[in-house]
Amino acid sequence: MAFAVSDAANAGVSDAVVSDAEEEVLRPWQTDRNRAPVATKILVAGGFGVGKTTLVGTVSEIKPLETEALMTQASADTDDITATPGKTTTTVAMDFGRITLDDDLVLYLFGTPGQQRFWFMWDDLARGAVGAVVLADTRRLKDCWPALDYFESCGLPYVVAVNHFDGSERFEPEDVREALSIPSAVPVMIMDARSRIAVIETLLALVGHAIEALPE
Ligand SMILES: Nc1nc2c(ncn2[C@@H]2O[C@H](COP(=O)(O)OP(=O)(O)OP(=O)(O)O)[C@@H](O)[C@H]2O)c(=O)[nH]1
Ligand SMILES: [Mg+2]
Repeated sequence: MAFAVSDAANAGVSDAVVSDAEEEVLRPWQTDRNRAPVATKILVAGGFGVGKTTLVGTVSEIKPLETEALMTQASADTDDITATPGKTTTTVAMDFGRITLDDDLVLYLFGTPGQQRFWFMWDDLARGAVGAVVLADTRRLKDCWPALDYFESCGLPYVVAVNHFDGSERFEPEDVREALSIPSAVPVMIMDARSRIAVIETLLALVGHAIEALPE
């Protein structure tokens, strides 16, 4: 508190003591329920065409910023759309959306581009993020390995969300955990990127997991 600092300074107390004392005293903004919202950055990652843009669009309360480009014959060899034949566009930079959970928790969602040639952007996108949702499609599970590796190596908390596509076989979360060797502390869930409730549940699981992962 400001007065504690100046009182301490007047009394000739050393800086070290002041900062100890400061740690013990809760600041008004820490206890005020009407304080400004806490803004957090969350990444949505996963392989090509797994539903990242769809997820951000499903829950964003602002018109999501999308950087979709039409796919042409030129990318036919690199971008495999056999699992998503209706897909005509692909993200070339990122998706951006916002959702307010509770009164004072605002999540800014950043969807990463799925194709390998755009992965150079991940370091920038990951800076300052509290966690990531790694989307997976059980028909192409290995497509999410690079995202898993990336978040494991940089230590960013993540959850694995299987975006269940109609007509694909349904698996239990524990089967997916085993197939991808996901550590037991990491939440794995089966969801649908087009369902607002399912996406919110996924985001809440991530926020809870990220809080647990914080050092004491
Ligand atoms: N059936 C079904 N289709 C989905 C689902 N989620 C996305 N789609 C469709 O799958 C396609 C891919 O979705 P996108 O959201 O563009 O995927 P993306 O991960 O952003 O793709 P890139 O940015 O190109 O890597 C689109 O045609 C969506 O309509 C889902 O949960 N179920
Ligand atoms: Mg996309």
